[in-house]
Amino acid sequence: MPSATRTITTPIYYVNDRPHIGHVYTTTICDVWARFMRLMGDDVFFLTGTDEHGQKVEQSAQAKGVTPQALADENSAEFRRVMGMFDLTNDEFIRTTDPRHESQVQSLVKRLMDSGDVYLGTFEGWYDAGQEEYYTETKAREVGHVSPISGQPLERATEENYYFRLSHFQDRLEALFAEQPDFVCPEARRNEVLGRLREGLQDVPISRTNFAWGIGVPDSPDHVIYVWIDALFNYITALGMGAPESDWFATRKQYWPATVQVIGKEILWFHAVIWPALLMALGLPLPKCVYAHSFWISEGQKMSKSLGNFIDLEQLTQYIDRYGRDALRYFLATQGPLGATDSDFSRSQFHETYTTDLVNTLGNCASRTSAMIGKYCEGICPTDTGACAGGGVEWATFTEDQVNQSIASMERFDLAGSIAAAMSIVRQVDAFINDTAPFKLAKDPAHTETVGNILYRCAEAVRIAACLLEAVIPEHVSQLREAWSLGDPSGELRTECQWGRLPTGSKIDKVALFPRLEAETASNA
Ligand code: ME8
Repeated sequence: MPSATRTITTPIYYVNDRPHIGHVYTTTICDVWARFMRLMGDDVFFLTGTDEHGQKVEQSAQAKGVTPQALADENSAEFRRVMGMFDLTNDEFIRTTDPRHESQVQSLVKRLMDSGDVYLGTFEGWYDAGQEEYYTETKAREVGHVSPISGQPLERATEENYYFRLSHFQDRLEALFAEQPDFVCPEARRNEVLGRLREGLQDVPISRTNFAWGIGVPDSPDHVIYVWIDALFNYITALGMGAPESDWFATRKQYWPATVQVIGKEILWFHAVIWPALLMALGLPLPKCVYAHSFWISEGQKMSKSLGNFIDLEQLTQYIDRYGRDALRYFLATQGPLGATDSDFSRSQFHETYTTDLVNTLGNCASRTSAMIGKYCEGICPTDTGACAGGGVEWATFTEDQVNQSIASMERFDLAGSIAAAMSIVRQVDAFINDTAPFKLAKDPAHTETVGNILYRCAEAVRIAACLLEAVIPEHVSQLREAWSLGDPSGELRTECQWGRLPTGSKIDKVALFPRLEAETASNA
């Protein structure tokens, strides 16, 4: 029986862009978490997809001479292909042009109109055409009336629009932030939101009349629903929450509220303020946590379209071809910008992480251990008689502590912390081999029992570490499972990680997990 349901979401990605490192990053870290929770035995729903409406898509389509739907179809398919390429295990890939989404958005907006949380009014303000976003007076002044994203001047715009009565939710949002300090993570991001929240909330326009590519406002044919409102609703339409009679609702309603909604820091306001207010207005539960990670920069520079230095799919494919998919996952999960600071994606750091952690630590330890079991125990897992083997490590307690830490960190969405706990087990094995020197003891038959004890402990510790790392480097752990006769994951990670479950007498084949590679230079890159 699954012990818990857990839901994780990524932002849904704009189809007017090509997939790049940012999209792969967010989806990969969510995939690591989703796989980990499945290994724990939980019932996980992992949602991603594409955001397909709005003026930008309409304009790109016009420029290309195709319909917006054709452009959306093509680019959404590309995002979906990427999920396959990186073996991302999302349970649903939602598209905002899916009629099942569109009709639910209309009925959710209708509910808001009926309750008075959405009303018709006139608006005049500063508009960032590139971002399709209005700025408050203060923010517009702050940025010198120029879009910080595109560098284009903000436009003064007047519109008759439908508004969402965001101002009504000021107190409730403040209470939310006070009562649920982990609602927005990391803390630096929470403080940013709080600062802006204290400036006071204004109602926000949620419809547009200057283009057509969007979902119509119910009973108001001239208005389309603002792309951000349409997009935010994906998180609940994918669960059928705007259509209680639907199949989606029947089979998925248990997945709301989301456990963690992962986004990049640039879209925090929408997720930390507008989104919970919309849910409050609909009387729906709020997500447990909105996690806003920072950005990858590239070789020390911000990635941008104008600089043309986005790490794109082509480059990511090169990394995969050279180092393998698991190595990319490991790099993203351990070196990525999960906290409040940006991370640099550099070839040299990628290579160094691969070599230090995967080749020299995990790979080396697994191969050393299995090679010695091959040499001194005929490739059969030895017995740990419990007698002292030296080295001074209380393996059962030590690994239990690391397992607890690894699981607790993953629950906090601290991927690097979870992985570090697993890797500390591997490092301990390395030190243990060096301290106890089984390769020396093996020369004297009097030490056969001790050698067996040492090697059992090494293999057992590597097995436990591998179980904890399976969500990050699934292909290699599967290889290890095969070579060491470990069977498939049991779906009870905590039990599987208990000390002593490696059966004596099973076959342990030598493994070579991560090949040593030359550092890339400009000439061989
Ligand atoms: O904003 N580093 O979609 P989008 C890390 N459709 N992650 C990055 C990144 C970087 N340099 N650049 C992008 C949208 N990302 C809306 C979202 S949700 C209801 C609607 C990731 O295609 C990060 O997750 O611009 C960021 O939030 C997302 O891509 C933006 O994707």
